[in-house]
Amino acid sequence: MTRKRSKWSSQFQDKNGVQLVEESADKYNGVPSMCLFFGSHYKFHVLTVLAVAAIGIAVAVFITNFKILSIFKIYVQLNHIDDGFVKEDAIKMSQVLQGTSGDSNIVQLSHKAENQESFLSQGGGNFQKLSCSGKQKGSCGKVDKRQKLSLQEFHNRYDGKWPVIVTDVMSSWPAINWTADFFKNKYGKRRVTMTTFANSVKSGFSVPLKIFLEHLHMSSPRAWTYLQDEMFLIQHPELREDVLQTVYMEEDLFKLLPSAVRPWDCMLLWGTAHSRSSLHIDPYNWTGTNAVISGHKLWKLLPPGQDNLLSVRPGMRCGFPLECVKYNSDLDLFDPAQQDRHTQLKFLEAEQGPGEIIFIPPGWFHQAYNEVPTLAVSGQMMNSNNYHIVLEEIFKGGSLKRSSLPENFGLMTPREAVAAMAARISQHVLEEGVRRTEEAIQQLYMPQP
Ligand SMILES: O=C(O)CCC(=O)C(=O)O
Repeated sequence: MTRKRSKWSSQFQDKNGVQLVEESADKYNGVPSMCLFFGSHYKFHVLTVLAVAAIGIAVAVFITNFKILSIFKIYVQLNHIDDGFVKEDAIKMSQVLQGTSGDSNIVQLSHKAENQESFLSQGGGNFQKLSCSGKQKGSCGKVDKRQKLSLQEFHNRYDGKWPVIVTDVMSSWPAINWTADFFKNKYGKRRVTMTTFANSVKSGFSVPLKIFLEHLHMSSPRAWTYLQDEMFLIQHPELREDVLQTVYMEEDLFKLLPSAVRPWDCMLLWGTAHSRSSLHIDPYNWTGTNAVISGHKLWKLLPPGQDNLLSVRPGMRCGFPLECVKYNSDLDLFDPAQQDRHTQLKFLEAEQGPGEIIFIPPGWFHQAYNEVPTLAVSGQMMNSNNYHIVLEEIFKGGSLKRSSLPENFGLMTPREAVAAMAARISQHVLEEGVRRTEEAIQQLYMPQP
């Protein structure tokens, strides 16, 4: 993921590098201030305020021609987001998002772990099967959908090598019964982080969940919103428990990392129709998981080795205390207007419905598109099949020196190797992890003085 708004890049930046905007303190005390008027007996004032607000909104909608999102943005801004900051933020983001093609800063990356090619060749001939290795461009097939997939076949054929959607492991998850009403009634006042896209500009916001849900069905191809919050479920263990383990994820070597630097592993993703992720590789090049609870996602997943076609900006960092390099492309594979920017790419496609979970191997750039309002949770895996790739990314991040490892490191089992690495993380990095987590929680969830 992104990772999205990451645990450690503070609440001001999401996994996709989007700046988040902080709202002022009095929002925390409950219902947004506009709503407080409704219980009041000052009916005349209420009507006046409502009339003025309605006229203001109507004029703004007319001017911007962004029917839905504009209402949303104005609503959010009325609720104390500092307008100046929003504008600055938008300008900064549009500079990042626009005009990057032909930029001499954009060069080919070499993010692949050395042994990834051999990994792929072990993948049961998947490349040959899909003729992805030939001259063919564009879509070279669909991601396999499997049920009753044995652990052995998962490990041999897919895990760490090739994407797969498993369709029969989520029916026992309590989360499959989650609804918008349930979240609105029980958690409506809790704040979430989300991205808006309008006028080709992405901006980040932190808003009460209720506000996001009230606008869930309002979007267009050029204006959408995407709740991407990796802290929310972790902060609500009773919800986190509704997301069960699958047999494929049982070996979890991330658990060997000290909690201060262990990535959060259950991100809430809730997008309006047309919302989408960036085109990216996940942090530490881990294996990503994404489980759809309701709605429908489309995916494009790129076999490794196409970085030179992806306009990936070099030098980007995840911003985690245990640093890593960030691989984000500025291409939007779901934007019809950008089609002639990626005619050379080869990719697999996938359609993912409720109750289906996708596994995305290391090294595969991927982008998801929510066709309709879609609720999902994402996570990650480090196991025997990819730990060496993840460790490689940790070393590349620079917070830990390879030379600090014992001589017999290469002979260690996966568990021993990850534990040896974890034991060498400096006190400073650990303290930084604790500090940033506390800061992020404080700023997102606690009332400000
Ligand atoms: O569902 C999505 O938006 C994609 C999320 C994703 O790619 C990720 O978490 O790495």
